[in-house]
Parts: sequence; C-alpha cells; structure tokens
Amino acid sequence: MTARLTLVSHHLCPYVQRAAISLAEKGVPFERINVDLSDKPDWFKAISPLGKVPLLRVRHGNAQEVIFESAVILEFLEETEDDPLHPADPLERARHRSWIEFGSAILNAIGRFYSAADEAAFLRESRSLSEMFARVEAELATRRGGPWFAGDPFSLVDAVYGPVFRYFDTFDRIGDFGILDGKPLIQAWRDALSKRRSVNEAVSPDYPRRLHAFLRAKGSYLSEVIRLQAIATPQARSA
Ligand SMILES: N[C@@H](CCC(=O)N[C@@H](CS)C(=O)NCC(=O)O)C(=O)O
Repeated sequence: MTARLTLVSHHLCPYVQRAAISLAEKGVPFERINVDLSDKPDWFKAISPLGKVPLLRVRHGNAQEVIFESAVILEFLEETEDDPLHPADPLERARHRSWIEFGSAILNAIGRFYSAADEAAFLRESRSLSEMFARVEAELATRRGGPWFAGDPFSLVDAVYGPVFRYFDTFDRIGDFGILDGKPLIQAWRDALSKRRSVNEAVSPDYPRRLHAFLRAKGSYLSEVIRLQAIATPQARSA
C-alpha cells in the first residue's frame, strides 16, 4: 500500500527539507521521491505547475491531490496534523511567518552568493548575506529561554533555518567568508539546529558530497575557489 503522503523532492533542495523537518517533528510517516531537476520526468512536469519541488502528493480516498509551494505545504500540515509548530497567538504566528519569508529571501541570497560570476559580485553578495544575518541576530536578541528561534519550543522558523545553516557547513570547508562572524546568537542557534534529529535526517548522508560537487560544477567564482583549493590541498577535493 502506498503512503498517504509523498514528498516529491530533490537531494539538495532546502525548501524540500523544511517540509521533511515538519513531517518528522510531527511524527507523520511519508514517502520521499527524488527527481532529477536537470532532466525533469514527464510525470513530474505534468503535476508541478511551476516545475519545482517540493510537491506534497496527498492520497485522498481513491484520488490523489498535489500541493505545491513549501509555505503552503507547511500550512497544510499545520492544519491537518498534530503537534503544532506555529505559535497559537495570531500576532506571534504572523511574526513567525514573516521570519520564514526572510528565510526564503536568505536562500535566494545564498543562491546569488554561490552563483556570483566574479570576485566583486561574490564580495557584494557576501556583504549582503552578512547584513541579512545581522537582522536575524538582532531578532534573536529579543528572545530568551531556549535554543530555538522562539526560545522553546521548536517551531517552523527553526525548520526553515536548519537548511539555511546547513549550507554554511559546506561553505566553511571551502573558505572563511566571515558571513556569520560576530553573531554569537546565530552561532548558538546554528549549533542547536545541527544537533536536531529532524534537521539531520532531512537530507541523505551523501548531502555534503553532493552539495560540494554541485558548487564545484557551477562555473562561478566560488567554483574557482574550490578548484584552487583542490590544487593546493588535494585531500579537500572530495570534501
Ligand atoms: N517558492 C518555492 C521554491 C522552490 C524551489 O525553488 N525549488 C527549486 C529547487 S530548491 C526547484 O525545484 N527548481 C527547479 C526549477 O526551477 O526548474 C517553494 O517554496 O516551494
């Protein structure tokens, strides 16, 4: 019998990971199918209006519905499954949604950072990311009493920033770009997220190798840094 929920995924996609983290936190069983986004299968193109992952396929009696856009998937899971990951208070919930939007803006900035074509663009994108994280640091300073975004308990904002910080585990192995320097609350949050089971299990064990290979093949300034690093320290080649 097929699972009621299927998360149509990609090995590296941070938007997929936030849905996988929510499902794991709620203890909801689901099946996961990875698609090759560089050669999208016809069945995927047929059910994904934007051609993007994640999709959540929901078995509904004999029928099957498809939900697209990670934010919508997260909200659907909040409405249909136990163990809420959003705060009960509407104002606090709205603030959480705002910081989730900011997390998506950071993911776009991370994409611009690793795709930057030359050093000037790369440094510009590093600065821009550093300023975005300074905003997050200031927000964290207003919160107390636990390791998570809202102190305690773990929330959807944590599910969104776990995959954001995961990029930095790989960036840190490539070089010291200083983006998170001088941001102790972010460092502590990142550390706590890196130890959370749902966050760790949202990707396969070969994620670091896959991300490194993806960044190396990008043809960007960062790809060149990786190439030079591999020449200087051959053991870094497979990261
Ligand atoms: N706004 C979307 C973003 C999802 C997204 O950008 N997915 C990427 C992979 S991480 C994708 O499927 N890209 C394929 C494409 O654009 O062709 C969401 O939150 O679900």
